[in-house]
Amino acid sequence: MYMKHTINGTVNTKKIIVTGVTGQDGSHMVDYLLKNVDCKIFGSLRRISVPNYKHIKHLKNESRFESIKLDLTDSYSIQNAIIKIQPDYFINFGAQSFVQSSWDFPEQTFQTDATAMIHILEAIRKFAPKCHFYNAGSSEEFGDVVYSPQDEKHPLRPQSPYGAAKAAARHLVRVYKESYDLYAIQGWLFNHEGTRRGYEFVTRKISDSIARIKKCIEKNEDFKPLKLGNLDAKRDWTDAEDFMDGVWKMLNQEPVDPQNYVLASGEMYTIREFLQETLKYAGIKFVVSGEKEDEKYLTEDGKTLVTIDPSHYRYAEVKELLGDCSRAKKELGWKPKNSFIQLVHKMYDNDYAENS
Ligand code: NDP
Ligand code: GDR
Repeated sequence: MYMKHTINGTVNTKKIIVTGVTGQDGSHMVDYLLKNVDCKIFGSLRRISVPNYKHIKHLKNESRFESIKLDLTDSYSIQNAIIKIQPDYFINFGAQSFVQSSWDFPEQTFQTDATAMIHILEAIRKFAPKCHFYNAGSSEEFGDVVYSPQDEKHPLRPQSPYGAAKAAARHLVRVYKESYDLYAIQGWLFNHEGTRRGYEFVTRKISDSIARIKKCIEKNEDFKPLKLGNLDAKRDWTDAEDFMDGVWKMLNQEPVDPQNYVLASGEMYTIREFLQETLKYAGIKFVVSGEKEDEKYLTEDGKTLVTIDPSHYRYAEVKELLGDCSRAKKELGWKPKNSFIQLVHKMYDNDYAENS
């Protein structure tokens, strides 16, 4: 149950704007806040043709959650929300978050992930200067890494328009914090996954496709192989739900010279390892043949499970990312709860249940 915050005996319900609530992190953050904080949440939605409210439909009757209209590419909608709500916190999980698409939509990515910081921070400094602001930073800002594991001092060497936009956002957040004495931070988040992960990201693509293939095998039906890109890339994956507490702790640092922290698992695996662990857990016996673009996964009776599709290769690949979250552990008292294996199994179990 959540705690009532009181100041001199008066209940102090926090007003919190959360963007990106239809996505993975925004929706987990709403659930975390409702459980742990005395608050009223204003979750932002933008206009799209077909609503995608899967991750927030359980909030339909939640009186402490209200949806607001806000598009990060529309400065008026941001300003109007901040003037009207006078938020105590603004948690920005809204973004064009798919690295691959940032080469297709570089300008839209920059507007959403970088320019929007100016709109938010200008509105905060003018109309709600006490508001605590968090922007979701990314390990993609480190990009072409020069040492491992990466900590808060690692240089920013982004490799994609997405990474460059997040790095630009980082500088803007720092400049506004220092110029106007705002509580404005951008902690680095390494990859985090789970049952609300978008289907285009590699972990969800694997868990969902292998669950679908498993069902076909059980029913003795034909199936389409899963097509993947670079299996050699290495990532540091955490359960997304584990990050919410870390972000909230970052937003409530005392004394108030807020710092940016790295949140990560501290373990690194290849995409191949994620794939093979999923296949093993699904109980699908496989044979591997070929190398590089010819690498293939087959069932014991010769049906193709997985192939390589070079169209998923990136113009510039971030080869490896491994986070050092020792500062967050020491100073925030935060650490991840679930292991890599638990995460793989949880995602597969969920997708096996969802695939009919
Ligand atoms: P998702 O892609 O799951 O969610 C993104 C959210 O942003 C969606 O709710 C989407 O709304 C919203 N959004 C997109 N464009 C706009 C816009 N113009 N105005 C308002 N809202 C918009 O991302 P995640 O939850 O995974 O990530 C959350 C944040 O954390 C992002 O900033 C991401 O870059 C960052 N991050 C994520 C990591 C991860 O591993 N998940 C790691 C590091 C950083 P709609 O449904 O309408 O499209
Ligand atoms: P990433 O996540 O780019 O790390 O960004 P993604 O899951 O898209 O890619 C991870 C790695 O897997 C390789 N890969 C494939 N990726 C996808 N999407 N599809 C494939 O078929 C495939 N095959 C191999 C990629 O090349 C890459 O190396 C995520 C996002 O959540 C960002 O918003 C966030 O900032 C970073 O994590 C940290």
